[in-house]
Amino acid sequence: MPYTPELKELIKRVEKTRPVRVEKKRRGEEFPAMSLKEREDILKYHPDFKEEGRTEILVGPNKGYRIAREMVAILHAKSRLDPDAVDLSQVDYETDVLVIGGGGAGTSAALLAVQNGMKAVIATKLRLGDANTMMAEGGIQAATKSEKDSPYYHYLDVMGGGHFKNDPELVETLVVEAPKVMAWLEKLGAMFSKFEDGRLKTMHGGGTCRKRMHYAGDITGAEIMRTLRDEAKNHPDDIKVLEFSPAVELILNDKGACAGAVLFNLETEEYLVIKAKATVLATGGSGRLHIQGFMTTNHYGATGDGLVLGYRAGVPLKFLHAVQYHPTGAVFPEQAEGLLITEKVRGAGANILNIEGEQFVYEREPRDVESSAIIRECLERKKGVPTPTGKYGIWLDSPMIDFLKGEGTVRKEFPGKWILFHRYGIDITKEPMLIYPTLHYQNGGLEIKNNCETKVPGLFVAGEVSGGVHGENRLMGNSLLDVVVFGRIAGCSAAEYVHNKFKDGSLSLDHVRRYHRALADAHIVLDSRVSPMILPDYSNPEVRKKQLTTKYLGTLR
Ligand code: MEZ
Repeated sequence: MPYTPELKELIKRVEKTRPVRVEKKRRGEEFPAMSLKEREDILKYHPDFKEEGRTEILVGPNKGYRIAREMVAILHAKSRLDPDAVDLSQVDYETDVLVIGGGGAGTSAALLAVQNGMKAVIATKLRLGDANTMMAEGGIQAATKSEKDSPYYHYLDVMGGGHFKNDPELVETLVVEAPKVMAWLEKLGAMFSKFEDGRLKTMHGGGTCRKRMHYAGDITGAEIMRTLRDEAKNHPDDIKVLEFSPAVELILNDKGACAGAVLFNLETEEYLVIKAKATVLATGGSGRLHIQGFMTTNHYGATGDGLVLGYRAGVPLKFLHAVQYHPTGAVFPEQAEGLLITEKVRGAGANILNIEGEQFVYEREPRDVESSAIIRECLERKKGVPTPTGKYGIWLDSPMIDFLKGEGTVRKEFPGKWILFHRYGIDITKEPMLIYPTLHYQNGGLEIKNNCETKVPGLFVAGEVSGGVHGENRLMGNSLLDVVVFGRIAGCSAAEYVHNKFKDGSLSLDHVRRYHRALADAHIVLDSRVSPMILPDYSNPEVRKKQLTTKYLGTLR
């Protein structure tokens, strides 16, 4: 749907202030960035700081920890499995390394496990590559330009972005490995945007002091995922991929080590037992929990399953109280609601403007600060732009980019977004986009050590489902980096574990029985909920009332 006549009228205010704003940018005059104090103050508008949005976890290693209600709901639910009904002596698959999750972290882990002499199985909920990695747009950070940058500056940026709460060792690993990861991806065939002389193009991102954001147009994640997936498919004898087969529970053995998982085949509805010497959990994020009703950039399967599986097995959670809302999710047209509009648009110079066409925040504040400023502008100052669906939005002035960087830049640098909006009759080279913060990233997750091992022997965790690297707030471009850096490490560590530490044992789901007992002891009302959720349920509530199977198992039997 193109802009309505009312919105077109409001766009005139943006057009009126644009020439002065463009001139200022050309002179290098920026809207003042906030002081540390101002940043701290404005965070009270951030959804994480809404006390009523949180509740306490009542069971498990993080008893007493307050996190989003929607996350607690999946932790306070029964397993999809009745442990007594599963016959663990009937093993359907056996492998060295089981990788749960077919995104960037999982696929990197499988590749490195194989490189270290392992046979691997990737079990993935949807198709290989259907993951948040695929959806990431704007870039991957790495200090590859040694004349101006170094892992040292990258380290400081990551720590600053995370409010200096990050796990310093994980951050050191992230930034030191970054240039190696870029070289690896290029060697595998990833095509990043380059200058004519072959140098990699880089840009600024929010909270970065150097231009170290490498990108492939505005489809960087898709390009990285394409590369990793192609490479995985180049090893058909060593990597078996089980698609449409999410894990519903980890299996431990009598020695307390992780020994595989129970998978659920979405097509045949069979539960399958897979035995593995080591397991890598790389299930990604949880945007589809729609915390506080927020729309999301995440892929359809991002329902936080790994958090549930790891937590029931005894792995503590870290930084899960901090959730990232990307400042610029599309809020118009309705069909695109929640979709990511890359931060690179702001990196290229587009201002953030209220209904009057006035800039009210520097466009490259860290994400939590930027989102808070947008929420305040709409909800408190009442200067948001009303949308036809009853929401509020803020203008992201994309046409500025062509004025600043030359005609054709928007189409060349943002082909994905240009095509998307063009489909709805909006030309983003001429009209601004309407945005509002959208649920984007799970800053925290399962606790890991530097080599991705967890408290449970034989269980390794990598990517968005882990917590600690980004502290309380991740900067742009560090998630694509994180998945590849820690995915690779998890694959190596799993192989090393199999070579040197693995001991066979009898398979057990006793941890699930114990968790069920803990739920009962905590007097949690065990209604119809089961977890992991697997897929979000967008059915109409009236229809749902009559779907008897949903009483117990969501949309799945
Ligand atoms: O790292 C991200 O979240 C990212 C690259 C997003 C974006 O704005 O493009």
